[in-house]
Amino acid sequence: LPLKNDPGLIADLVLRGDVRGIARAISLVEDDRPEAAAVLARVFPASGRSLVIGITGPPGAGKSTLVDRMAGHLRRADQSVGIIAVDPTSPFTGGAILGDRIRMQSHATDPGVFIRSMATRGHLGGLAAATGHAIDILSASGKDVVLVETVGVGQDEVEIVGTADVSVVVLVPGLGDEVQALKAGIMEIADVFVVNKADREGVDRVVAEIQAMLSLSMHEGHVPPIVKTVAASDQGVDALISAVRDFRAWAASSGVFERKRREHLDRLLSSTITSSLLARVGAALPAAERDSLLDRMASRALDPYAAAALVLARMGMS
Ligand SMILES: Nc1nc2c(ncn2[C@@H]2O[C@H](COP(=O)(O)OP(=O)(O)O)[C@@H](O)[C@H]2O)c(=O)[nH]1
Ligand SMILES: [Mg+2]
Repeated sequence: LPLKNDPGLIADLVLRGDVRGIARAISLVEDDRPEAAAVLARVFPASGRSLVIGITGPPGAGKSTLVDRMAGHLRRADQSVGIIAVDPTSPFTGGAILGDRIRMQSHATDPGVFIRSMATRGHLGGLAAATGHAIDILSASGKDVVLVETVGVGQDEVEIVGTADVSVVVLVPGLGDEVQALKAGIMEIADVFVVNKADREGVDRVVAEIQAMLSLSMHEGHVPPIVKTVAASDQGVDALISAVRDFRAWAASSGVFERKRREHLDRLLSSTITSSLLARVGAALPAAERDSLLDRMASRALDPYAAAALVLARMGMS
């Protein structure tokens, strides 16, 4: 295959919106391949133009179904769509491949929709950085909107949501204590709330809980709207997209959009530095030497700071 890992060729294909090129480029960043840097260098100037929407919430809330519906609505409005699914709760490291594929099947043959699950393990610079690069690749490929589905469970996921321009938090009736549990992490970052499965009992109770919580919090002049949806039967999805667009417009006029993007770049810079350094250390430090350092740490003869200093000194970075 001539495409192989030729960064120039892959980047050109990405910029032309070629599906194979996009897939290969994302694989490179996913696998932390050295060629990823060259691809990013070529495509980055063309990125940053998509509306990036993060969709997060507990497993089973209907996020994939909702993303599928949103993609449908956006396509009917002639918008091209990139979808990234990050689901570490899936038994497959590649996200909820099976479930997501089935639920997003309606777009399988549409060249205006690119769907990708991110592997959730083995990222030196963190999953958030890899996902950030994937978003940039999709944006550079010309997608008008990038939808990023994450499970709202861990720090990684909270960080990923932070890479979106608009964060949508999906809740469902009958969660009970989970609203409470989610509060600590993702509730504060919600720009728009969705109460999905509005066909079920208890919708109004969830709405009331969110409202009660919002009354206690500060949201920088913007009170996140609460949209009820039934993703399964495509209800409320237009209202959701309108709410997202309204937030985007408000964020642009208030300066929040610029600030969010800058914070995102700041985190991306930090995580990219971290991953570059770790990769270099990994390459420069022979396994045997690393083992002997770990042995000395295990016997408490060497503390972590001292061990790190030894490694950095060995690399001429002390
Ligand atoms: N009753 C009902 N079920 C839904 C709705 N939306 C999604 N589901 C179902 O909920 C289950 C989980 O959906 P999925 O999209 O995979 O959730 P995810 O884990 O958040 O991505 C699936 O069986 C869906 O068909 C809804 O609005 N109402
Ligand atoms: Mg899902």
